Amino acid sequence: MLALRPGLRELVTVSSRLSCSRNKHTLPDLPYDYNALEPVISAEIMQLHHQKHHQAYVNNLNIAQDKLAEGLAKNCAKMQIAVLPAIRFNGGGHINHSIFWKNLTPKSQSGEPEGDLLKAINSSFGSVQVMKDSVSAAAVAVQGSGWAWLAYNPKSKLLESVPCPNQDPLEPTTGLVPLFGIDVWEHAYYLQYKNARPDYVKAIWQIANWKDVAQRLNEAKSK
Ligand code: MN3
Repeated sequence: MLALRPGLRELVTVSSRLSCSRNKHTLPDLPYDYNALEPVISAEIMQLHHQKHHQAYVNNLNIAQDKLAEGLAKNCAKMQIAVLPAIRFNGGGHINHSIFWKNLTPKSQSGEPEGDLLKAINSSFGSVQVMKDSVSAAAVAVQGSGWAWLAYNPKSKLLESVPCPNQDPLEPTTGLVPLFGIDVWEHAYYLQYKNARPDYVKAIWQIANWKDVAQRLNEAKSK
């Protein structure tokens, strides 16, 4: 029995690494070119935001999950606990940006909310403009870095505007389902808008992908 233990331990470690490497997170492609959201968001911002910032969350999430797998294989609570903040931060960054890219679309294709989405916005906020003002106010008021979301509340069946700090992913931390997010980390706007976060927040509605938002609402309601 004793002689088998090191071998078994090696097997557990190797297999957990293998299953981890099979499931490495990768940077998703953007559904449009880097310059497609101009003039609202410049190609320079989009390229840095996607290739550098989002890529870093993906890389650091993979590293953190490898460490977690090692901690699990060794049944070491200290190792597991030590890596949880990195999983929350980088996992949240990966989840949030993967939604954000799809939430946006070239200005010519943005359109307006319609159908069930429009009904939900009207019954929750009164009008599309009040909803935009509410989410914008939440985005402008975020202290430091974070996000503001238009979200679906599965309990009340209503839409809400809600701020979220750092890279916290909305659904796992609050139970609210993210529909449309505004990234108010300075890396999302500073090269173009400098300190004028309200101008960036006001402009981003011109490139909202309402088809994507409507699809997310349908999925959230059918869960
Ligand atoms: Mn960002």
